[in-house]
Amino acid sequence: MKMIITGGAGFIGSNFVQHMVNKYPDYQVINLDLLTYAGNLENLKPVEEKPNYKFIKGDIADRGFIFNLFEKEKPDMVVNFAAESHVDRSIADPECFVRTNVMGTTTLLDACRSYGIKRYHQVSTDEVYGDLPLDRPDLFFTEETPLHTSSPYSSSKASADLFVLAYHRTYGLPVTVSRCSNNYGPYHFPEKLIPLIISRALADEELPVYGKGENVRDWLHVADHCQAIDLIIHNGREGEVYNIGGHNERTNLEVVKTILKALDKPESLIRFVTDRPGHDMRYAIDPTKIETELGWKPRYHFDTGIAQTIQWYLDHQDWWKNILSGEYSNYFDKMYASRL
Ligand code: NAD
Ligand code: TDX
Repeated sequence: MKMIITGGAGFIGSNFVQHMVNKYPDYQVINLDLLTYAGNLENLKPVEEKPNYKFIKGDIADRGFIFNLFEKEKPDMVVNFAAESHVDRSIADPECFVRTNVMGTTTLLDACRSYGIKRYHQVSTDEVYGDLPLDRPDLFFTEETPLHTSSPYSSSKASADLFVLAYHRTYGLPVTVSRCSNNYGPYHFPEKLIPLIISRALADEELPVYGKGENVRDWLHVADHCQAIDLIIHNGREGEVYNIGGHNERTNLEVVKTILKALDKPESLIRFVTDRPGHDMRYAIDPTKIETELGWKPRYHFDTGIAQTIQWYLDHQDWWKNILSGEYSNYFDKMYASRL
C-alpha cells in the first residue's frame, strides 16, 4: 500500500503520519506538504529516518507538479489534510483559502481520476454545518445536517466536500469524507486557542478571549481523530460522510480557565476582546454513525487529554518558542491590533 498524505507537516497531518508510519511498517507513506507558515518538519522528527517514510515538498494546487507526482508514485490512497486552516486568517484574506482548500482538492481529485486510486479521503470539519444555538443543548450535527457555512474558511471546506462527493457520484471515484470537531494535542500551531493560551499564559501575557467567551467547541484529542480516519480509510463505505466527535463540549472561557488553573496562573490575565466577525456559537457532533458502523470510540476525555497536552507544551518549549520567534513573530501584534 502506497499512501500520499497531504499536509502531513501540519498539526493533525503530522500526528496522522506518525500514526500510520508506526502502525503499518509495510505501508509506504509519502508526506506531501508545501511547508507554509503552518508546516513544520520538526513535527516529523520521530519518523523521519523510518524506511517507510518519505517527505516531498509541493503544492496540492500545482496541477503540473501533482500530475507528475502521481505518474511517478502511482499511490493507492490519498488522505488530504492540506489546507489553510485558521478562521481568523480566512476573514483577513480569503483568497488563498479558495486556492488551496478548493482548487487544491479538485487538482488532487483530477489526478486520482487520471491515474486511478483505491481510496481518496477528504479531511473536513464540523464547521461546514455552521453553528448551533447555545439554548438548544439537545441539538447535534449529524451527517444529514445541511451545510450552512459562516466563514470564508468553512465555505472553502464545504465547497471542497461538495466536489469530493460530486466526483464520487459523477465519475465513481472511491471517496470518503470525515467531518471532525475541534482537535487539541501535540504540535498544535500556537495561533489556535489552546496553544495560544498555554504559550501566552506561561509568558504572563494577556489572554485574548473573543466576545464573552461563551462560544462552545466540542474538543477531541488529535490521537482519537487519527484513529477514526484510520478506520474510515480501511473500513468506511465509499461515497459516505462520517462525523467525528467525542461529546466534550466546553465554553472558551472554561477552556481558558482550565489552562490557567493547571499552570497556576491568575485569571486576571484574561482580556475580553472584540469578537470574531460571524463567530459560530456552538459546535457539537453526533458521532453515532462512526461508532455503530466502524466501532470507533474516543480514548481521551477532555480533562485527561488537556492535562497531558499542557504537559506536552511544558516539555516541548523549544518547539513552540522556535515558531514564536520566526516568521510567525509579528502575527499576534498584526492580527490582534484592532481587537485589543
Ligand atoms: P494546519 O494548518 O496545522 O496544517 C496544514 C498543513 O497543510 C501545513 O503543514 C501546510 O504547510 C500544509 N499546506 C497548506 N497549503 C498547502 C498546499 N497548497 N499544498 C500542500 N500543503 C499545504 O492544519 P490542521 O489543524 O492540522 O488541519 C488539517 C486538516 O484538518 C485541515 O484540512 C482542516 O480543515 C481539518 N480540520 C482541522 C481541525 C482542527 O481542529 N485543527 C478540525 C477538523 C478538521
Ligand atoms: O485568540 C483567540 N481567542 C478566542 O476567543 C482565538 C485564536 C480563538 N478564540 C475562540 C474562537 C473560537 O470560538 O476560541 C475558539 C476556538 O478558536 P480556534 O482555535 O481559532 O478554532 P475554531 O475557529 O473553532 O476552528 C478550529 O476547529 C475547526 C480549527 O482552527 C479549524 O481548522 C477546524 O476546522
